[in-house]
Amino acid sequence: MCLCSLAFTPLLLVVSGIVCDVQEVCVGNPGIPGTPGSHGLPGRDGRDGIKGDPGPPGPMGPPGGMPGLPGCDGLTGAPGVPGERGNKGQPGDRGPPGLPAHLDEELQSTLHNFRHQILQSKGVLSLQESMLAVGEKVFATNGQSVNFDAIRESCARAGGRIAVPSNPEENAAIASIVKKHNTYTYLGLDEGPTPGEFYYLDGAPVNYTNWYSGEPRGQGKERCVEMYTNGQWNDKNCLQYRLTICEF
Ligand code: MAN
Ligand code: CA
Repeated sequence: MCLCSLAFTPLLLVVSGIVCDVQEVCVGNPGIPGTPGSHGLPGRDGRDGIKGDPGPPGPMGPPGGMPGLPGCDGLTGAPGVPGERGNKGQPGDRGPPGLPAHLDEELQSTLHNFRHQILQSKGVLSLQESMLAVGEKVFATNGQSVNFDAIRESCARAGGRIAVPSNPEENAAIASIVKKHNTYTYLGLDEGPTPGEFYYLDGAPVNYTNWYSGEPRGQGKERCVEMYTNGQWNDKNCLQYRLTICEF
């Protein structure tokens, strides 16, 4: 009796001590595992790992170390105050010659418009009796009564001066405004260092007067000049309320 089964390998096998015929493979009971082999030699080192994160900053060093490098520049500061105005530059080159005025159509049209607008304004103001044109001068009032300094200021603000007549015609024009408002006005005169001598406000001596009989009699105590409703003058202190009349 044989424990081998048929196999294709034509080898002689020994299983569990039984020798089988070339044409047979035997199936025996598995044997006891052998003792484990001894450990192999250590393997080679692996490749380097990836770089780690930076560590936390170290503690502050002891005092007395070297100063560190200078830091970065700070932010740009606010602009400083403007500098003083520079000197005036040299005049530029002379421009090309222009047209003669009478051939310059744009200039002629501008002048025409100016004339027209001035005519319109004068027409309206005259009709309203808001202005009185005498020779080169125009007199006007705002109807307000204030002291001498305040009259000077409001006339200057308006681009004119406190009215002062330099001839009988101008005197009559101012007097007509005084009469209409039934309020005396101050004139653009003041007294000089010599009592009774009056000057225009630019310092020139008067060349026309229309004193009321007996005036000026203030003897240096009345340094302003008022005009009565009849157009005659009286020297007077400067603090009364008088009609504002300006000349332009
Ligand atoms: C008042 C003032 C004077 C003026 C006399 C005239 O005293 O108005 O300026 O000279 O009157 O009597
Ligand atoms: Ca007087």
